[in-house]
Amino acid sequence: MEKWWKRAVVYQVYPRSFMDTDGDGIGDLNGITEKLDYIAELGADVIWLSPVYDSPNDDNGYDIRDYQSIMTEFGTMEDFDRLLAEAHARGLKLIMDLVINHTSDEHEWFRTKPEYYIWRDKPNNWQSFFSGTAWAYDEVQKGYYLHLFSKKQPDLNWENEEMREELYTMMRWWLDKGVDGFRMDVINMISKDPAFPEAKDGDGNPHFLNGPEIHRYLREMNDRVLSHYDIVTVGEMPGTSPEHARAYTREENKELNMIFTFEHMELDQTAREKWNLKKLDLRELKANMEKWQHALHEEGWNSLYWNNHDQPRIVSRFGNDGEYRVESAKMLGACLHFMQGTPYIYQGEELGMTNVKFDSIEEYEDIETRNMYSEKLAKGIPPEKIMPAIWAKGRDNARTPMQWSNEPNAGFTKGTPWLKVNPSYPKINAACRNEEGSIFSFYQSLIRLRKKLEVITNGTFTLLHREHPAIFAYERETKAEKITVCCNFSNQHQLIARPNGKLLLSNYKEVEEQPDLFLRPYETAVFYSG
Ligand code: TEU
Repeated sequence: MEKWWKRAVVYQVYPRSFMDTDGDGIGDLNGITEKLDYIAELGADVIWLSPVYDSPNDDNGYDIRDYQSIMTEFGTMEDFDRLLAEAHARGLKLIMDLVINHTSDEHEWFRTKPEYYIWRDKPNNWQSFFSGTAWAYDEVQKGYYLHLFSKKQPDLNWENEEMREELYTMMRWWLDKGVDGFRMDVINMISKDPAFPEAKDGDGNPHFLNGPEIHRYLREMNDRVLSHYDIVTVGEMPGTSPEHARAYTREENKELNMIFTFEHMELDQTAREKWNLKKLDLRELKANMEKWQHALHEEGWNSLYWNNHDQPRIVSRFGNDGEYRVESAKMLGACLHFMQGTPYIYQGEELGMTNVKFDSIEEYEDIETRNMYSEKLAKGIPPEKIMPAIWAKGRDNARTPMQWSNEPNAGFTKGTPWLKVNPSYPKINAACRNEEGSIFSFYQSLIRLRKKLEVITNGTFTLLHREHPAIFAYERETKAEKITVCCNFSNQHQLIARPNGKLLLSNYKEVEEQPDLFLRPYETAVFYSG
């Protein structure tokens, strides 16, 4: 029987920025409950909640102090239970973000169970993802602990069996409550090379990405916990190839259902550093997507995403957030949603929300951004050279408050928002979602079509016009149906041969019946025969 999550669409909520109901400027659980009808109206099936656990918020909840209580700013466990019940009442499933590569240094284990963490007498040269060394000295233990992220996010020691058991017990507790699965944060980093060798250029990645025991741990977790529930699991896995992904997601392997790859998110940077900007070459994007579509066809499963809380807004990134914002947002949606896999929509994507450009670093909250800024400043790089990278790639681009209406603060809060609202809100907001030709209604169509046409879930994938620098086109096919998706990634007109079939979807009003297909700026045209 087909797994339910193969035909599902997931909507990601970043609670801090979604909806504030108590006026403290920070989104909360009651705000999400209030907006469930909005998510249901869009047509999504599953909500992925970024972390809502008790946390000192060094990394906005990705530093967990207590896995079994709710962050005070977000509400109470009763609020959570109500959110879950109300979601279920609307036929929406809810999955939790599970951050178990590390905890907060304020988690009680850090003091009571130091053996649950990774200690060394001397640091090696591995660098943290949030700048600087990945080791911090602790006065109490008189040793260095590993933190791949901030120094308030010590890495857990997965070699410790008792620690793993405690995590499994905690996971069962949430699943028994009725949550429908987990998105697992950097789950391919849990197994480190026990030798902790010096790394080339300080890049420890080869020594902890997809490490020696990773498959053993995931199979154990599956056997002990996951396999006992009808849930969905998605592992966030930087630095993972399609071959790895097959091993993680092939059904017989009994590990996870799907993973998030990062390859397509690294095509507009040079080298390892995301801040070194490079213009996207569409041919590279096409080749990359094609590789993943083929590698996991009938052997594992893809997740499909353009956005999340760590990435800049796609319409500003691969689209055009000026003149062609509406057209390009729809085109990007179509390009992604007709591929094979489970699509993820990040809050505001369905409105075509854009990147933000704050003048000064003081207005940014994200730890990754702030640390990078200080590091570069200390190296003598002037602010005006650093800010453009933040505008293009900074994580706060995704984290500005959700734009609900043209009321003050975009209707997100009656107080002062924790992060400034994007000044675009009078024009871009959810209150306009039912206007004719809205991006929201286009996303509704994408989701409806996925439910209706089996070929979107199961068809083969064939890339067309491989060498074309501006057109991304592909076919999906089963014995009974065929879809051809044509997307123009440029602001110029492009001419290609008209595919067979009748027009199923377009992002322009008038479409001409000509022997050739004349694609206008950022136009998408999808053809169907069956
Ligand atoms: O992100 C993992 C991760 O690899 C990111 O640090 C990524 O490299 C960066 O955000 C790209 O800009 C996950 C979470 O999604 C992120 O929000 C957390 O900060 C991080 O793990 C630590 O938990």
